[in-house]
Amino acid sequence: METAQRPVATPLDAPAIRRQFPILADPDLVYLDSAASSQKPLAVLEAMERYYREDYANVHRGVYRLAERSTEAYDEARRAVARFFNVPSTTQVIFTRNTTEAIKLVAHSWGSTNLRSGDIIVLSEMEHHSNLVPWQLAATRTGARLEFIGLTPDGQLSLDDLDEHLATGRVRLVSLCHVSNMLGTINPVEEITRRAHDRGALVMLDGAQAAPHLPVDLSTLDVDFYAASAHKMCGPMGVGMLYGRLELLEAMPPFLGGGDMIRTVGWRESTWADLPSKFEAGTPSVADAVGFGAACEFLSSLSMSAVREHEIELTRYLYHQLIELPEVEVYGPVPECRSGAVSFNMGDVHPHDVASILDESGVCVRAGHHCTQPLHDKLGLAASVRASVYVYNTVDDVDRLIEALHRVRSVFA
Ligand code: 7TS
Repeated sequence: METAQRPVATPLDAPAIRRQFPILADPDLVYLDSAASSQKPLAVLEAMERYYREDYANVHRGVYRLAERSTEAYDEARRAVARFFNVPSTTQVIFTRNTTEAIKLVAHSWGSTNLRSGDIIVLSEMEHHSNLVPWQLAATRTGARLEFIGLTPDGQLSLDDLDEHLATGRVRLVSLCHVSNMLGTINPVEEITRRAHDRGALVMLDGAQAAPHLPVDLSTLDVDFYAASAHKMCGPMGVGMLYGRLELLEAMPPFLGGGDMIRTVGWRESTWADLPSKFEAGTPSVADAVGFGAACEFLSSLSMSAVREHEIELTRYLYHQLIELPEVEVYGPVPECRSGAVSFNMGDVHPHDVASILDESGVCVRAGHHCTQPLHDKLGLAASVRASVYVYNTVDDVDRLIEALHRVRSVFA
């Protein structure tokens, strides 16, 4: 069996990066739950504090200089997010609360005007509940049907299933995770998009687990919609983004109605503001958007290619260390085609017990179904443990996890 050598160094100086995260100043903390949410660097915390201390006012309303500065901070945040994803126009970047809301926006707004009885929406068996439940609701509302791409034994999407669904000629949209939060699988989204577009179907990607970890270039990816959450990308909770193709966004009706999203309002009818405001009703979460922009700049300063390379090295080491433990079963593909979220079980020990014992050693992992209940059912699992690495994780963190897992073994021996 191939074993992974302990990496001497990775393409990122993770110990130096770790020092930029105040919460990680505690040397006993081994944070391996970034797939749930990442920690925040000083650059993000300071940008948000500076905004509240120096530039705070409501946006898009005042004619005084402070309100103009606040609006400029919001606009600059959108430009930073657009630069990060290489989106040609900021009108195509809608701020949402998170990935969940971005998917819901499309399922509701695009779905209500484009889905008819008998239409098919294709999802996969590895979707997070966020990319499942909104489509269930849309299907119930419109009479559309959900079909699923199954999995190969090594945790990849079965593209034959995709072709079979597309061959019906009734698929309007394929909505998939770019990277699975449970299996870690990185899906072949270029190939899937090509096949879907050839058959006239649109493609939406849930980028919650991809945007933080891989270079994502939306000017070449050719998808129709893309969603991400700032809080998994070193940014704050409470803000995310939806990218959409311009013609689609322009044709879609608003999602929420209220202030900021209108052009004119009468007693009985209204007209809508231009993009992106049409989809941003009410006072936005400006400080969070500013933090999102700062997080994008922070990640770009590390280089997303280096982030990916660092995670390949750490994940390979983590994966091989895990499979060498006799009772451990690891789910998902081999390290070369996966991200740094690695789910596993340890014999009969309940994942919550594993996580609690790891916590006694300062090791934070997630235990449960990770909002992928149907996937766990499919794999015959009630739950799993998940360790996930990010830019501040070091080879020592992996060693500390493995040491702590040995302790779990001795407790349950
Ligand atoms: N899609 C995927 C693939 C995710 O991993 C998550 C969050 C979401 C959507 C939803 O993101 P949100 O920001 O709208 O909540 N995933 C996880 C997780 O794996 N553990 O906690 C949250």
